[in-house]
Amino acid sequence: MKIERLEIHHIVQPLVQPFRTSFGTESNRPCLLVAVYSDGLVGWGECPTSDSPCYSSETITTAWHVLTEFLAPQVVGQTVTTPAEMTAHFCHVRGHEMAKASLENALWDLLAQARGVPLSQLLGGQRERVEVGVSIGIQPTVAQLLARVEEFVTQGYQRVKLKIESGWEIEPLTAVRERYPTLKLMADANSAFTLADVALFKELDALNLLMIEQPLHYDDIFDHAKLQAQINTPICLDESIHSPNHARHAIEMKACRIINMKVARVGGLSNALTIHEMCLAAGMPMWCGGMLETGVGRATNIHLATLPNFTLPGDISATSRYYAEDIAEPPFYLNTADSTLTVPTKPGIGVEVQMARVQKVRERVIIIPKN
Ligand code: OSB
Ligand code: MG
Repeated sequence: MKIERLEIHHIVQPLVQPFRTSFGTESNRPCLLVAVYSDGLVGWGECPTSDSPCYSSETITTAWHVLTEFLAPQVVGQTVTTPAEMTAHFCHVRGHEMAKASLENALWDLLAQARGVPLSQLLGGQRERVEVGVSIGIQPTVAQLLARVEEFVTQGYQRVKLKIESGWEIEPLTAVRERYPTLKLMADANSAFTLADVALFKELDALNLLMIEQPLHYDDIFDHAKLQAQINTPICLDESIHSPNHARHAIEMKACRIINMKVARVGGLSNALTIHEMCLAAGMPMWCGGMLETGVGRATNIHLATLPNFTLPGDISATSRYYAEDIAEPPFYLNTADSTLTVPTKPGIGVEVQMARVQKVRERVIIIPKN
């Protein structure tokens, strides 16, 4: 397929609730949407980064820079027939995984549409529904947290992840565990702790958590191995894994027992598939993480989560949990009986981007080539 044209849309959508983590609060969520045009088809991919380099070193501005100056010019005018051919065009750019992922994932969508199959099928996935949970930000009080948890459990979410930070760990987690003794409950620290906090993690062992996500430094693997050896709760790595090589190191060092797979964080679907195979072979379960994506990124995530080694519920909640009106249709609804989302069956990612809505929330757009 000849890549005729690319568009990069920078949009900002208000979140239905502000989202607070150990690195800050977000009320308006930006992202870049990449559209790739070929033969009357258009493929979409999302770059789900933020305005500030706090979760990862990439920002909207760096992703815009790398996409427009380095990645897009490599791809426009090229003919690609396989995913490997796509990634070959930008393997010389180091880092900038989220920028790369947005373009690569748009090309995967295009390829799946050209073959007339849903993306899940092109990736080798098998499920028709994927199990999901909800990620709850840090709340002002434990009472407010319990109210939020109740709201989501009532909606049908069967797995709840609580964001934690220093001073907001034992008390909120214990309160939720006491109220919901059998709920699938887990914590995400977003790197808020150090090895000096081992005693705290030993205390958390009593709460029967599914896992604790990214307790230590964002670029660490070694210290996580030391922590995992001292606690019973499985550690799950998020921020530390940016490549198949990192995943291999984590497996070999026993730095975690679970991996959070975010396709944007590892540079796109090709790397996601490589890590998936590696984890399957090593007996390391995984789940699909989220980055407060629009319907575009959420659809990509859902297709990826149909692969066999995604054996734990993902951070892929219903559209209404994030946005009052999203830029893609149809919205995703929670199947309340089994805490799942239904995998789209149309070719590609299977959602339609609503251009009128994109224009309403758009900050800027670039079309490559200009004419
Ligand atoms: O650490 O998993 C994280 C959102 C933005 C940045 C980092 C993270 C998150 C979440 C939200 O936990 C998951 C979601 O999209 O529902
Ligand atoms: Mg996380």
